[in-house]
Amino acid sequence: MSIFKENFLWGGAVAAHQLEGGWQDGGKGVSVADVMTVGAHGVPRRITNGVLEGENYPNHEAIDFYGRYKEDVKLFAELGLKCFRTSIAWTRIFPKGDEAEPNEAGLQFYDDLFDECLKYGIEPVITLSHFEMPYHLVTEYGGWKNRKMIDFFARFSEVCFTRYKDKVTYWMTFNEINNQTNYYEDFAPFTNSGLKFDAEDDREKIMYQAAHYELVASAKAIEIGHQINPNFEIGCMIAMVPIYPYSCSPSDMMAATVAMQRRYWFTDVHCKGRYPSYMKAYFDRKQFDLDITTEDEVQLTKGTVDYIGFSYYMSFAVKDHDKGPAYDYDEAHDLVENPYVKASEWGWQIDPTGLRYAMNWFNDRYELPLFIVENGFGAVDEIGDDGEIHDEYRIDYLREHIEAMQEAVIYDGIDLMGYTPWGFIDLVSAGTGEMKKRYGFIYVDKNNEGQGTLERSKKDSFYWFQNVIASNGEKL
Ligand code: P53
Repeated sequence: MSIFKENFLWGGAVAAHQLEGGWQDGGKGVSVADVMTVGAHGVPRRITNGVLEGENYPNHEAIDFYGRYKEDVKLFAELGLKCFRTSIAWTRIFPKGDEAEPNEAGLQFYDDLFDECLKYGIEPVITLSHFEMPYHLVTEYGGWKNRKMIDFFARFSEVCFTRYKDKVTYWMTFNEINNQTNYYEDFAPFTNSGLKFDAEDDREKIMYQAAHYELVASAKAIEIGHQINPNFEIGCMIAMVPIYPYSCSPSDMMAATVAMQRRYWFTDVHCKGRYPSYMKAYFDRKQFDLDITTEDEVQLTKGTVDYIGFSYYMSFAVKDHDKGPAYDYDEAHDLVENPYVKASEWGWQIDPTGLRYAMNWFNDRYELPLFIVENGFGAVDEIGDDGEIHDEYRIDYLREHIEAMQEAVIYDGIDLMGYTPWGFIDLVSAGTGEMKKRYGFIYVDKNNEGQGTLERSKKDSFYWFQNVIASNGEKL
């Protein structure tokens, strides 16, 4: 008998804007991803005022999955995927976001894509909002700082749930909703919530307001989804980066505890349907006068999640920074290097045991099924003399993380639904917009400048993962 369940959801994960391309095809509108230029490690992507002439926008073409999905899905079937996690581009369904009627060509595209997956027995796992909202909602409404977003999102969700109710069972509402804890930088608030700031803005308060509206919208969507199909499994999606105390000094421990609260309170609201005491105390102390109504509080209780979807790439560490008993957490400045782990070329600290720790942390607090919907190793791949890519570093990373998952199942009794490694086909990096930060088992011939044939080929990791799936995780 294998360690993982018989129907374990082995899969691969991507997001619409990072692979589809076809940014203006089939009536698609401009999304927030369409106005972000290419960056690099240490060089942030720029957010331009609309689409400007002469800029390099990597998501416009991405890897042209929009045009090539049939051949690609065939490769996914050869890999042996049981499920395929992607997102629905909101801008294909509602190009501007505030229309009364959806765009039929966009709806048809996902019908065709899901049919193609189901033909091979691959189950679609769908994120409704993965860093991709209509840009029009940013320019006209200010993004998620506006309460009107709740209804726009609820309408979008209802249209998707109704249309795909017989094709899709597993859903998630907002991708990595807690990434915006890093509101000091422009990237996360913009990609999560369509937020742009003026110099005098209180970024933190605006972020909390936007996150609140998103949590209400998520709860509303979950309530609607369960009415449309009671068999739907609808989860949240949390960027899980556990934060360790730098040392065993009591004040480092307390700093890490508060840092975890500030990064993961979102999960409390998603799972328990209410704000935790520590956030209420924080909002009071900061005198944030947030728009949280009694109706919102009722709505939150009606749309708790069925499972916890989360990404896991790395862990962080934090030191007490002499902020007194508040231990307030500043994600842009308080993190320190962990001397016990190594980091990737992009500075992401590699820590398989952190995955088991994170699974226990979720399980202790919520006792809900867990679904690891992203994990992977972003690296530069070189084509060898034999014309192949021998990515044993990627295989090593994934093997160690799957072993940690197995330990969590065996020793900690954790209910794990599935595992979908991130970017199993090379795609545009979210954080940097690069192509050369690759996660794939399938190589895509394209470089940072946008040149290449877009041809697909298999790396060593393809054959390795094929075997992992076929043996239900026994052959690593
Ligand atoms: P890239 C930061 C921290 C953890 C996960 O990221 C993150 C980010 C944002 O960069 O994003 C998730 O492409 C996200 C995916 C993304 C993937 O991780 O920056 O859900 O869209 O591509 C990897 O290397």
